Order: sequence, then C-alpha cells, then structure tokens
Amino acid sequence: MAQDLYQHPDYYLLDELLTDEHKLIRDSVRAYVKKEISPIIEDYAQRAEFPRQIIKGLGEQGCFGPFVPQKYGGAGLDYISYGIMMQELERGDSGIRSTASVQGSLVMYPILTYGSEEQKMKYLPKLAGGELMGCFGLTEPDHGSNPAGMLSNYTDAGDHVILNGSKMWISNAPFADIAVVWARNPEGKIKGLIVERGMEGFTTPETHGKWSLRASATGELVFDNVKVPKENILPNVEGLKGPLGCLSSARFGIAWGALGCAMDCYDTALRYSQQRIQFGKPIGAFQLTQKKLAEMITEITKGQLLVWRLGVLRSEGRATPEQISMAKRNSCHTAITIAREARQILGGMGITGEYSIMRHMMNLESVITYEGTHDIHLLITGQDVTGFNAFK
Ligand code: TGC
Ligand code: FAD
Repeated sequence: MAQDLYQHPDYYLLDELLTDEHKLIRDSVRAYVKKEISPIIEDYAQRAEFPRQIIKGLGEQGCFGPFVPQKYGGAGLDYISYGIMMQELERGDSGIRSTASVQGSLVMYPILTYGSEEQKMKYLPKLAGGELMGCFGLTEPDHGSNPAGMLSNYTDAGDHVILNGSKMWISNAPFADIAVVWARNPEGKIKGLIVERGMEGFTTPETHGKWSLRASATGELVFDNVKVPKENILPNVEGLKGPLGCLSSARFGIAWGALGCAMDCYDTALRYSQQRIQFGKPIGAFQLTQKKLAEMITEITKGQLLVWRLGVLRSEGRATPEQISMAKRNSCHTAITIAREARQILGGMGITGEYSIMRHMMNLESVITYEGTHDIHLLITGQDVTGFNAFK
C-alpha cells in the first residue's frame, strides 16, 4: 500500500468542539494505526487473515472498552473518546474496528451492565488488556434481522445448564476465548451466558470466502449439549432489550467509525486529484471531479456534526436507540457512497491494493449490513416518527 499520508478533513473547524484529551487520544490512535496497521493491512486483507499480533497493541492503546470504569481495567472515558477511537481504527480498516467494537461494546458492555460483581472482576480487566478476547452471539441461521425469533436455548441441570443451538456470522469467533451468547431459558425468556472456549460441545468453525471484512475473522458458534455453569449466566437482564442494549453501544461506535472510512477515501481522492495530470492539467481542475469532492466534504461535514452531537448525548446518558440508528445508517450510507465516488476519481488505480479505497468499499458492504441493515434502521426511524411499527 502507498505511504499513509492521512490528514482528516475538518471543514467546519469541529476540532474546536473537542477537548485536549480527545485530541490526544486521536493523535495517539492515529499514530498507532499509521505505524502498526496501515503497513500490513492490505496484505492481511488479500490473504483473508486477521492480524492477531495487533491485539496487544489495541489493548495498550485502550481501544477495548474505553468507557469501562478504571476499577474494572478500563479508562473510564466518555463516549466521544470511544467514538474517536473507533473512527481512527476504522479509518485503517473496518475489520480492525470490528474487533475492537465487538470486544468493547458487545462483550465488555454486557458484562459491565448486566453482569454480577464476580463476573466483572473475573473478565473485564483481562478483556480490557486483550489478555482474553470475546465474541457476541446473537444472529442465527434463520434469525438475522429478527433476533426475537431465536431458537438457541438451555435447560436446567442443577448447578449448570445445558446449552443447544447455533449462531452464525460471528466476528472474532474463530479465536475468541469467551462468547457472550443469547439464548432462551426454560421459560422461553432471552438470557445472556458467558460460554468459554474449551467447554465440551462448544465449537467455532470459521466462515470462509468473504469478499468483505477479509482482515476480520468470522465464524459460527455451535452448541451441542454444552454444560455452562449457572454462575456464567448474566443475572441482571432478561429479554431482547439485553442484546439490543449492547447493539446501541456498538452502533454508536460504527456511526463514528464508518465516517473514518469516508474521510480516508476523501483524503486519498483529493490528494490524487491534485497530482494526477490528464489533458494537461490536474484532474481536480475538472468540474466533474470537483462536484464529487465537494459533495463528499459536504456529507462528511454533516456526518461529523451528527456523530459529535450524538456523542454529547450518549455521554450524558440521553441518546436514544433511535437517534443511534439514524447516525449508524447515515454514516454507513455516506461512507459507501463516498468510497464508490472516490474509487472513480482514482480511475484504474482505484481498484488496486495500492490505495485503501476499494478495501474500504468492500468492507462497508458488511458494515452497512451488520448491527442492523440499512433498511432496518430506516424502519426504526420510521416507527419513531410515525408511531407505527412496519417490521411485522
Ligand atoms: P422491540 O419490541 O422493538 O424491542 C424489544 C425490547 O428491546 C428494547 N429495545 C432496545 N433497547 C436498547 N437498545 C436498543 N437499540 C433497543 N431496541 C429495542 C425495547 O424497548 C423493548 O424493551 P422492553 O422492555 O419493552 O422489552 O423488538 P423487536 O423484536 O420488534 O425488534 C426490533 C428490531 C427489528 C429493531 C430489532 O430486532 C433489531 O434491531 N434487529 C436488527 C438485528 C441486529 O442488529 N443484529 C445485530 C447482530 S450483532 C452484529 O451484527 C455484530 S457485528 C459486530 C462487528 O463486527 O462490528
Ligand atoms: P436478513 O435478516 O435475512 O435480511 C435480508 C434482507 O431483508 C435485508 O436487506 C433486510 O434489510 C431485509 N429485511 C429483513 N426484515 C425486513 C423487514 N421487516 N422489512 C424490510 N426489509 C427487511 N451477528 C452477531 O450476532 N454477532 C456478530 O459478531 C456478527 N458479525 C457479523 C460480521 C459480518 C461480516 C456479517 C456480514 C454479519 C455479522 N453479524 C453478526 C450478523 C448481522 O448482524 C446480520 O447479518 C444482520 O443483522 C442481517 O441479518 P441477515 O444477514 O440474516 O439478513
């Protein structure tokens, strides 16, 4: 890949809305991405392999659950800090942000929010440092957008439960040490369980052949009469609001993260348009190229304002799930549209691994699909503003 020369666009001087701490965090994660991710990511994506050696560095950067209190090994940071971290990571690659957001929002968040004190002390510090890695099992082969229909279930067997069922499309599954799994209890209510690698009957076959998120490991979770101790059940939540609450945290991170891809594509295309000469002048001097770039920076600026305000609301505990849905949907749409336009500005070079754009574009096909598809988020907004449920 060409040298990483990234500079983020800030057309409306939004840096003035950030604290010095936010800017320090951004500088630190950006420097880490430029040094440790950018030089290797294209190669790992081409080989469809997750670079496992980066886990330690991600932990040292504080990218795993930065909002978790210090008592449990986190940094106790606000949600804008979390958003900034996810943006910088996803600017490098969506698969890297995926690993961090699954660990922070989908594994640490439920243990922090719904777990017992013993569960928090046992798992959170190790998860924060990357000593333990986790994954999150909600989606099933026949229940994706509609997790309320899930079939995975457990029965009572004294001091433990017996878990059966399967989950698919699970990020980090192939190497995760633990899985936060959502399944029905004997009364049919949805509960969360912490399933550990090594429990008999628990396997995690890898999913191959993806054209998207190639540097992220995806797999299934298969439970064949797995004995799970009752102390591994998350005691403080029951029902779909448990997993959906985790999704609110992860979708928030994606809303910031996807804009990182958009900014990287814009930055790359702008620089290319100033240097590439055709018909005797830089292609950036042609009106059609300027239209693309002007529209990109306009959408990026609108998206930056949206996620910043969402970050303020989330840090104050006031962001609604519906507001988060709007931002997740908007950022993914903005990013994928910009990636496609930026690819055109680079002409043939745009399809090569020399630049990050095509990789971002392919990754974004997953990002616009997972954590609720583009249309599911539209329906969430539609329901919120009309009061009518169009899902069912
Ligand atoms: P519904 O009746 O609307 O809600 C059930 C209960 O949950 C509450 N709730 C939420 N709570 C917190 N955060 C949210 N975002 C919430 N959304 C709903 C709701 O208030 C209710 O509470 P209560 O107390 O009344 O019980 O549920 P529904 O079955 O009608 O479903 C609604 C729908 C379709 C929006 C929901 O199922 C949905 O969001 N579907 C999309 C599924 C999805 O996003 N799956 C993601 C899987 S994980 C993943 O993709 C990880 S990718 C990770 C990576 O690599 O980065
Ligand atoms: P479906 O639900 O079958 O949807 C197919 C199409 O139908 C979509 O266009 C959808 O918008 C549309 N549709 C569905 N219902 C409606 C409706 N009511 N009205 C209108 N249109 C509708 N899940 C996890 O639990 N953990 C993970 O870590 C995880 N990681 C993932 C990683 C990757 C790379 C991918 C691709 C997915 C991952 N997922 C994960 C699963 C992801 O959340 C689901 O793919 C997503 O929620 C959509 O479910 P589905 O693929 O079954 O599509």
